[in-house]
Amino acid sequence: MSIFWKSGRLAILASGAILGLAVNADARELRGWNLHVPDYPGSIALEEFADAVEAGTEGRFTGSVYHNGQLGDQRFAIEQFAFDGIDFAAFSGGSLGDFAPELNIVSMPYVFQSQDHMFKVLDGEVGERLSAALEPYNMVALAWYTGGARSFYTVKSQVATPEDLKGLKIRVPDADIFVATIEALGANATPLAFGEVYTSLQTGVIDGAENNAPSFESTRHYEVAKFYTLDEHMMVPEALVVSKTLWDSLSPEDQTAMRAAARASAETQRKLWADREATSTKILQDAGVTIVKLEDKA
Ligand code: BDP
Repeated sequence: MSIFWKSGRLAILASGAILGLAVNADARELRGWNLHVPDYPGSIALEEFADAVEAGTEGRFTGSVYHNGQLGDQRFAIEQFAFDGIDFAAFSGGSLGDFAPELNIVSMPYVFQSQDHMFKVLDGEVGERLSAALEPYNMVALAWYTGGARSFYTVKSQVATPEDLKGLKIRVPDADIFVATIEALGANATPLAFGEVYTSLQTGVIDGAENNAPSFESTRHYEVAKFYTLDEHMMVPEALVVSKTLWDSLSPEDQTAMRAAARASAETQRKLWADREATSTKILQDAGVTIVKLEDKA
């Protein structure tokens, strides 16, 4: 009898262990694309998203964020969604606009008066419509990060007016809205991948580039370009997207958990952004960058 019970308990334990293994083996690991360094606001927020998804789905999904563009440049990563090569990411509205042109609306120069204005637009019906426009590219936008405002930085001299941009080769991300905007302002737009900008500034392939202070600082471009003019020509939001294939496969409960994780992640990103803008600006100043705020935006 006791032997019977003993082996009975053993059998139960064994199947419990097998069950435990089965739960882990079933957990799906999601691959997250990220362009930036690990301590960047969006990077921390994406990690938080992955953790919250794991907690919210009781471990059915886990997530890994690949920083520094390890999974490829932005255009390539957007294309990967069609093949479910990447499951989640924070993409620039400007880069997404080359695929879904509706996204260009929120990247147009001077379209927003402030970040709050931008959040108000994106957190409502417009954000949902933009998400719908991404569906053909196998993406669902669950929340929106801020990308701050983009401004010009140059190697040789300060840009104070559109006249000063004439003849300058300015690097832009590889997407039409950036090329068109910078050309309209009078410069020669040179599309280049994010990771190629430093050496291009250094070797004189380009005369300058344009970005928000956190990106200007985190890439250390300020070591080469010492003139920064805050003209804030574009306030480009970033979409926290997940694969539509993945989204459609989720139970309603897991969808709710994932959406909540995305919203919380966006809140974190927006808060961290404000801090990082201040820290980055201080680093730029300490490194001797001349920062000029353009008062006359007209
Ligand atoms: C950063 C954006 C990123 C852009 C990058 C760039 O976060 O999405 O692709 O600028 O200039 O600020 O390429």
